[in-house]
Amino acid sequence: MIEKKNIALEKVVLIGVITKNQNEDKSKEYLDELEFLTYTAGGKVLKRFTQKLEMPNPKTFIGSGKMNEVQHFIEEHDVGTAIFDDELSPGQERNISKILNCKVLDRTNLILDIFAQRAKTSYARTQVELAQCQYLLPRLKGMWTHLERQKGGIGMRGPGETEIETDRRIVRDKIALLKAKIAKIDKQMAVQRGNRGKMVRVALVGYTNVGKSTLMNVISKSEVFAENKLFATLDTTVRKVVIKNLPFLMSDTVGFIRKLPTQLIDSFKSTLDEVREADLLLHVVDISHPNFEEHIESVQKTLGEIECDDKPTLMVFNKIDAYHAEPYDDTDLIVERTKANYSLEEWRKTWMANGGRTLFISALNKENLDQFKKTVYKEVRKIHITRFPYNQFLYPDYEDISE
Ligand SMILES: Nc1nc2c(ncn2[C@@H]2O[C@H](COP(=O)(O)OP(=O)(O)OP(=O)(O)O)[C@@H](O)[C@H]2O)c(=O)[nH]1
Ligand SMILES: [Mg+2]
Repeated sequence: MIEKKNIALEKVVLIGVITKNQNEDKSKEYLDELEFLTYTAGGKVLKRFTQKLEMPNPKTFIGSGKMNEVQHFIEEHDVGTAIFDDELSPGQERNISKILNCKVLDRTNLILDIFAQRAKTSYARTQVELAQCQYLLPRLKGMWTHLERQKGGIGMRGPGETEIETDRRIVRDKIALLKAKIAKIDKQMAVQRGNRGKMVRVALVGYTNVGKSTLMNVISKSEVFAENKLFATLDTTVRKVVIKNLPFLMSDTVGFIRKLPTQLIDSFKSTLDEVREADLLLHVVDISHPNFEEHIESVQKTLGEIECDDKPTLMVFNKIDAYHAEPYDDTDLIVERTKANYSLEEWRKTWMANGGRTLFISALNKENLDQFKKTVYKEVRKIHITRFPYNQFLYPDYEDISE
């Protein structure tokens, strides 16, 4: 008999700061995202704390008054975890958890945790474990300096040091082991990729939760796991897709996010090989997200880090069904019209025009999919006929082919 477990959500508070280069609106957006991440990790946010700061406090990140407030709330409501939007130094993390007397996480930690929860295949698990060890290693070092300062340098070569040194050695050995394991799987995967021959390869890339897997499903009629949580996909799925007789390979992979921990980018490099070896990228964007322009920037930055920023790319603006411009009052002479008031038509005329290399679709409602297919067909055909020149006649213009 299967017992149905009632999993209670962990109680969480979020802590963010408002700074010179992060105004109140930005801070709110970031905390919204952090709340979504928390929910994905299995937590429930009871309260958000923000503080205006010139500079973070080197010891406790936020000031002592605010910290008191947080501590009281945590005590009163029996909160188990405090999550900071910004990266904490190992020292800060330690100091804060002493004061708050609960688990203290930062954004990196939280993302690593979600990846750990979501990793299903042994390959994904190995990659996440590597990222976790790499995150842990400098933190063990931090623990050592902390002890050193506390007890002084001389005469400190006792159990404290040995213990941490042993821990570090264990972690380092583990890292070497995981790297070897990944290298072995990589070899197998490279062989697999090699076997795919000269087929044109198209990769879906984009911020997390924009609808990459949903689009993959409608185009390839496959069933890739898609859901309204962050990082639904951690592995790369490759499917053969045929548009009007023209075959090519399409891959769906892990989504990107602002401040994707570098440890993760490093260890997921091999998962991202599919992107690196693609002939054409489809950069999927959730246009209904108020922050979508910043998402595009983050994705481009990550693409740069894996040396893919100069690949031929089509921009695919998804979720047009959910796009709503904020209403604008024409008679209001004080409030200026902003991008938030743009209609989709207006957006289309901005930088998005992009010489026609832009698509507006709804993967969910299957809107504009014909145009999507037509554009992808044209782009793929361009590449395909350079590889298979002898069957150029097989692929006439999209319009000239009947279903
Ligand atoms: N309204 C609307 N929702 C959509 C559309 N396409 C996808 N979604 C929803 O967006 C959510 C995320 O979709 P996924 O396909 O899992 O997104 P993803 O980009 O693969 O996400 P990760 O794998 O987590 O990076 C799901 O709840 C989808 O149903 C769309 O065109 N319109
Ligand atoms: Mg996905």
